[in-house]
Amino acid sequence: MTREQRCAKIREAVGSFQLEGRCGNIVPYGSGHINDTFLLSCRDREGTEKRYILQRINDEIFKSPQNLMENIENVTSFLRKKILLGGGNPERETLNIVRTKAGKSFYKDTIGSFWRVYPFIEGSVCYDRASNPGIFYESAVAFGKFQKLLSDYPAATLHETIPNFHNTPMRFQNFLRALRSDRYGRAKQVQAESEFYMSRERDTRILMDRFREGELPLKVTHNDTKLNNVLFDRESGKALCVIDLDTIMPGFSVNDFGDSIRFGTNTGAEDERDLSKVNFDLGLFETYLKGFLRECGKSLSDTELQMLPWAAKLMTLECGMRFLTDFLNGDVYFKTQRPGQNLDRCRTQMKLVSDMEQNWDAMEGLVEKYARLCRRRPHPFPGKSAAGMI
Ligand code: ADP
Ligand code: GN1
Ligand code: MG
Repeated sequence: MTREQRCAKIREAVGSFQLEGRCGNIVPYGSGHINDTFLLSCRDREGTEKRYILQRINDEIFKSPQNLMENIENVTSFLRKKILLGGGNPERETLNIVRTKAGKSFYKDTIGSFWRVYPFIEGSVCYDRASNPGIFYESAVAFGKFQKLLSDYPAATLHETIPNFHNTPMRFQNFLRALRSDRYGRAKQVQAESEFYMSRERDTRILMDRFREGELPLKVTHNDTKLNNVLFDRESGKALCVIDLDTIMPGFSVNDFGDSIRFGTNTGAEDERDLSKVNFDLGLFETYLKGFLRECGKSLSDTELQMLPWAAKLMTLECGMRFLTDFLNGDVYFKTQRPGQNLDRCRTQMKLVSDMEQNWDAMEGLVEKYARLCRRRPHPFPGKSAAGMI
């Protein structure tokens, strides 16, 4: 498609929504890897500006945008009621759907692309990196609270927008398949990376095994808890709103913890090429743990608490395998801005996994300490002395 054709599609989509005022500027926005996101600026007759987020939903990845939008519609109206009951402001503390002129939550354009619009949450800021621990703590509180708010949401009514999204053993099989088919002749470049993952195959099964044994419950979870999926209030610095609700599905509570740790405890960027800048920051692990357990620690079982370090490692292992798989498959899933970016991303995740392995006792020690503090119950690591681990 040419640039002009793309612009025409964007204009067609914009024209189909109930927006306030005339739409002027439209610019690409944010650093998400999946959807096409734009910032729209509109002006009414008095010249007042109203901004929106317009997104083209990636329907290669989300096979049923209708189901996805049904989830978001239901979850955001559920959250809205809870926020009102708690005396909060639902215009800023949850996403809100802008309807099309036909009253729908999304628009399907003439070539079959799916579009949606949210009001831009003004006075908010979004971070790709925690420049101070306070930001990371706030994100932990936000994701912990999010889980708490949705704890009585009817999980069975949610569509699974990406089946097996955090099924790590299945992600491992996908990686093996990509390696064996080697469609782009890249396998020879990734021998060390492949060995790294193959030697950890047993680890990939830890959480799914607990689930099969009935020890890990399914809960309503976000499943993509990167720091840049939370908006912060520009003035107070407090976390304001959890966004990117495409992957809300029944999942493991601990994975929401783990994915935040994967992204936010990295001292470098997710695609950093200089691995000396990429380290797992144990201090930030502790910071997040405190905030997350403060909000939802009481609702976690002993097994869930025990699995928190594992979830951190497995989410990092899984994400690295997904980057590597995509590199082998020709970079078709995650957006890339340069050749080799998915391989760079994979390498940062490997570095973080290795760092976590080296800090394992300390991670378990911290979980044990804060689990005890938040629940005032015996520690969840049977057979280990808490004092010896901290
Ligand atoms: P992706 O799935 O591609 O990651 P997101 O839904 O996370 O897309 O949106 C991309 C970015 O757009 C976010 O990281 C955030 O900066 C910004 N954003 C999304 N929704 C809003 C909103 N309602 N108000 C302000 N900024 C938003
Ligand atoms: C994607 O959409 P975004 O950029 O927030 C991906 C996550 C990965 C993440 C890695 C639907 O998240 O699973 O962990 O990239 N989302 C989907 O940065 O695959
Ligand atoms: Mg996002």
